[in-house]
Amino acid sequence: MYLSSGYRVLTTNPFSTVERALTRFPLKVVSSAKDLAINGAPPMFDEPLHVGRPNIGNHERFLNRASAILESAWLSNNGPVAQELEQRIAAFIGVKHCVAMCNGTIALEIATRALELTGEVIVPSYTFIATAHALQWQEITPIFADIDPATHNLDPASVWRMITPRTTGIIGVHLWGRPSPVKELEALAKERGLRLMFDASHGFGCTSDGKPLGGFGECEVFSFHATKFFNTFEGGAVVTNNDALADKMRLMRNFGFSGYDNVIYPGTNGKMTEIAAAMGLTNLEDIDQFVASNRRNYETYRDAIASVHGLSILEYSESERNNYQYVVLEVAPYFPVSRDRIVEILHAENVLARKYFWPGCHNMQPYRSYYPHAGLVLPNTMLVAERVLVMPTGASASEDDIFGIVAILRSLAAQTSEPP
Ligand code: T4K
Repeated sequence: MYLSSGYRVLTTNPFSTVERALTRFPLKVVSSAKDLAINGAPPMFDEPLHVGRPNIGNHERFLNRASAILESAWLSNNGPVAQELEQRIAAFIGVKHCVAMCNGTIALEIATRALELTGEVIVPSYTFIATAHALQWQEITPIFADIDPATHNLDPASVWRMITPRTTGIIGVHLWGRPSPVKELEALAKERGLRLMFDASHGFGCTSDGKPLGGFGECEVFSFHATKFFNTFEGGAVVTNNDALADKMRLMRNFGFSGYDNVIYPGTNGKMTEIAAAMGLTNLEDIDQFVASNRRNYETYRDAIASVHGLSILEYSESERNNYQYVVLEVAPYFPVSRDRIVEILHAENVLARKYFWPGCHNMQPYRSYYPHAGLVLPNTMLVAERVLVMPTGASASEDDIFGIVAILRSLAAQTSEPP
């Protein structure tokens, strides 16, 4: 039955698992457009559901550590808690060095400086803006390569096409925690004499061919921002097996000081505080729980979305270790409602889904002014950026929350342009 609004009342199959789940779903029923908050109905959720809800480990253990830090009156400057965190992370990833930093962006800046990148560096446009800005901030030119639409990660063939005599390096991004094409990029960098590093901001706890992300290229950079799988409130780190590089980055994050009164290098302030490291140690002890709740949410979305024509979920490979931190949907061009309209409808329901990483770095300033026609060589970036919808997840998202969200999406899938 079609409604004048262009929506059709949902016909339900009482035997499907999702339908059974939806019948016990306690929140509002969305069977037509009039039930949507954007049309004046009450929202599905009283409180906003966020994409980046922090994973927070055992409160008591954190508070004990915080109390010990206060007692010790040692708050920063490569303190014992930060050093312990560095050792634990290096062991967890299986690398020689972890250099903890105040955030992922500074970690990227320090890593690219320590590698002496200059001129042009190739990065994906489909990433968080910090990947590009960390270069631009140092007057290194980010050159945007296209992605593989199936993986959302760099397409090595596109990287190849972007190399010029000014190119000094490549930064691969393990987007959504799914590995970049590591082997292909390593081969390419070797053949063209380029330095290779990775922005592994999304990749803590994940693997590529069974090996932990963090051990590839010359170094890898993590973000430990509040919204990341593993957080230290704000924070980040560079991990590497290169002793000299690690030494240099330790100097650079502390103004270039080598002992008291002796500055031997230009540096900045990239140090991690003790309280941030305490959060890191606490969260590191609980990451199995974080993976479990993320995975449960991802699978609930995946199973519920399977019956929604025109929506697909970006899958995590069963042969890798994943952190499942991002639930990434793609809206097919034939879905009856545009991706942007879906975002408006969901936000009205208090579902704060995001369009990461629309519109692509090349469409943000200053890059849009520098390269107004970059989109012509980034067709897959443009396509994917127009389709992606990142959904709320995290420990506080319940199964019923997810069923509620999917109920809204299913009602949109049932929209038709046919006249009543
Ligand atoms: N490279 C890549 C590939 C990255 O994704 C990032 C960061 C970086 C480099 C740089 O690393 P950092 O310098 O940040 O360490 C968020 C994060 O701020 C950013 O760290 C992250 N990427 C990016 C993907 O997401 P926004 O602008 O979306 O943040 P915001 O404030 O809108 O928060 C996102 C969601 O999380 C909201 O729904 C609110 C919720 N939230 C946020 C915070 C801070 C919470 O529930 N609790 C919180 O404490 O960028």
